[in-house]
Amino acid sequence: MIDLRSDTVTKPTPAMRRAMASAEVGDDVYGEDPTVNRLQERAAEIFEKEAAIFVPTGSMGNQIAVKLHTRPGMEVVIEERGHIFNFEMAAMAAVSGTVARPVKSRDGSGILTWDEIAAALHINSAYYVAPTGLIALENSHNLAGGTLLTRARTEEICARAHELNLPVHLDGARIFNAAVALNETVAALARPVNSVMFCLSKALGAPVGSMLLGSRDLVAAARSWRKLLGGGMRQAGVLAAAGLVALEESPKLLPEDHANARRLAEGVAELAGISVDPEQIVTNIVIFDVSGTRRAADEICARLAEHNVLASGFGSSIRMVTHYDVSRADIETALQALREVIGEQ
Ligand code: TLP
Repeated sequence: MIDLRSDTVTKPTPAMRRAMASAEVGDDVYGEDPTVNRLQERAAEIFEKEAAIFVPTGSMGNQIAVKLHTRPGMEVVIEERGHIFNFEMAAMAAVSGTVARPVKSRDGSGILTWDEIAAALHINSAYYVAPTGLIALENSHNLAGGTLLTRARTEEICARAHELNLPVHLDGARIFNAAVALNETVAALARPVNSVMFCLSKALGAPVGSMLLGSRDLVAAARSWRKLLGGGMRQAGVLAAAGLVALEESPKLLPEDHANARRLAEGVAELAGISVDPEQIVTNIVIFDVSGTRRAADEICARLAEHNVLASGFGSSIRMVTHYDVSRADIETALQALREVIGEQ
């Protein structure tokens, strides 16, 4: 199987498995797991933030951040395809009592300008209008096709938000992909935000886990909310050990995933009825619209599966994500399968 559904499907590398097998562990609810502590310290060092906390999932990291930055009855301004809004089970309502104020990016990139954000804010509005509590950004932007928020745009949004005393959270599930594509450090991309979440279990390839980073106070409060949500793990060093390997070893592999995604998009762009601009594919996510084929995305995915290629259908689009378990040869095989499936009516 060539599994392009997501970069979450990667299997741990031999180095990760060795590290997991020999991990020194303790009870992390007591703060006594040395490997978890090491991972937290290392992540904080790489991101140049005061502190970090290991959480089971990216969703939990994001939702703890929403909880900590807001009060019930507030709005969270977010791009309309943002993961926090669309794929986290309405947790911002269930956990934090907040609602999303989704904003469309006029150029379709999923990357908002300050003016687009500003138009959606409620600051010192009439007493009967729900106030804005948080701006949530995403880099890279998953559902917009792995698009990028530059350092300059992040700085501008944060500077303007902070003038209004508004916090900014960054969903950086794939921030290492963004950093590679922008030739920036993750620290630079996350410097002005109040909190950032990144995933060890996406492009970096660890089996489980994400990190939430911010000030010492924010992370201390996050510890309580992680426990409340059922995310207080015990000998989690077994997982953190793989995370440490992912953090050190995986970022350098990402350029290859990006090149494979670009090649995939070039091949896909040649197919009749499919529209994608390969120039827009700058990280490891390729999303293409198949409505011109007059076939449903899910049906095409089902036929691809019969050719041993897995992809995800999202409405009238298909998403394919590259990662370290997919080689350049696999990309060519997947393209051949797609040619056959699209060619048959
Ligand atoms: N994304 C998953 C699916 O939920 C769509 C994927 O396969 O891409 N932020 C972003 C930007 C994400 O893409 C994801 C996962 C998360 C947060 C949530 O992470 P987990 O799955 O660990 O809760």
